[in-house]
Amino acid sequence: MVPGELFLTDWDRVADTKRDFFLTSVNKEKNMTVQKKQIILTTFFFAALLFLLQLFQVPAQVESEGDKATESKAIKEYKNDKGFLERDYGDGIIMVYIPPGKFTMGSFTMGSYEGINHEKPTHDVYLDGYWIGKYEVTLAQYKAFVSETGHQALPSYASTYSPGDNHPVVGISWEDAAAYCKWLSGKLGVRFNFKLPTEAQWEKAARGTDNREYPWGNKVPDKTLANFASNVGKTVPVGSYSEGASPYGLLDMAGNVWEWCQDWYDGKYYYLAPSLTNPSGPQIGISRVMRGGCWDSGAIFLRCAARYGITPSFRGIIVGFRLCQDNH
Ligand SMILES: [Ca+2]
Repeated sequence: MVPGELFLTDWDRVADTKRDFFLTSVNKEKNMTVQKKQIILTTFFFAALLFLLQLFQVPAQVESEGDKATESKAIKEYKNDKGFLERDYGDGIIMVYIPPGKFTMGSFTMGSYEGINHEKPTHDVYLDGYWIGKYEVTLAQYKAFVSETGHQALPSYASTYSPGDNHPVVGISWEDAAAYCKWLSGKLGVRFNFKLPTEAQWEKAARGTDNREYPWGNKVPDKTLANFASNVGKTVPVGSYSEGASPYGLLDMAGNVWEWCQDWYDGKYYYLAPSLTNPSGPQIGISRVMRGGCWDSGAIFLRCAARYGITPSFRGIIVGFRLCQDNH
């Protein structure tokens, strides 16, 4: 070892240490730069992903609206063949979600029945989202209510015109129908009580938003579309006319049995039009609205806009009902 070698060697070590430190610093800088880039890229990736997810969530707004009313007792929830949410509560009780929005209520073509233009004027009505029965309430469903509560039994003639459990119940008054709704709400423990549809809820569910004349469109009724004009001579099992479905997939909105609505009937109500948002009918009255015509009705009563008023205590062979729930 020559003198100074140690010095040179130490100096080199010092230099190496500085160089290593420098290189380490440079590498750290490089690593930090790479990490920053990775963070920025990752952030961009998730931001883009969130944006795309939001885009795909837009069509599901109807579903989200319906989900506000999550029902612990709803056995199944799915979309029907028309693309609308349905909830199956079992025992044939199926509710269809009608999305919020406007529709035009009233008749474009008729309105002079019995000298009263009670289907005019047409007027735009806004309704919040709601649920309405896919089928008319059946004999079996109503008999369960009578059996459990001791409510007044059906008149004997009812079985002649609705001879099977899956036929719509007849021989019930408006009060009977309202009592059934109250009982069923408690039995199923639903978040939003069952009730009769308002006249506006019934009409929108029947015709949708395209001003059609009948639930299936503008084609004149025939035997393949509805049970009417005594073609059968009595009721038929609910849901027998799939071709006659409404835009939301409801069945027998036209024909089979007339259906009690919540509202009092007033032939001048459309002229007064006190509310164009969630109208609930007159405050008082002597008749309740019924809609849709029945197995014995002429085609004129099967129109979505056709209205009729009858005393709420009436029991007969032509009137039944369907369930409804507000979604709030
Ligand atoms: Ca009906």
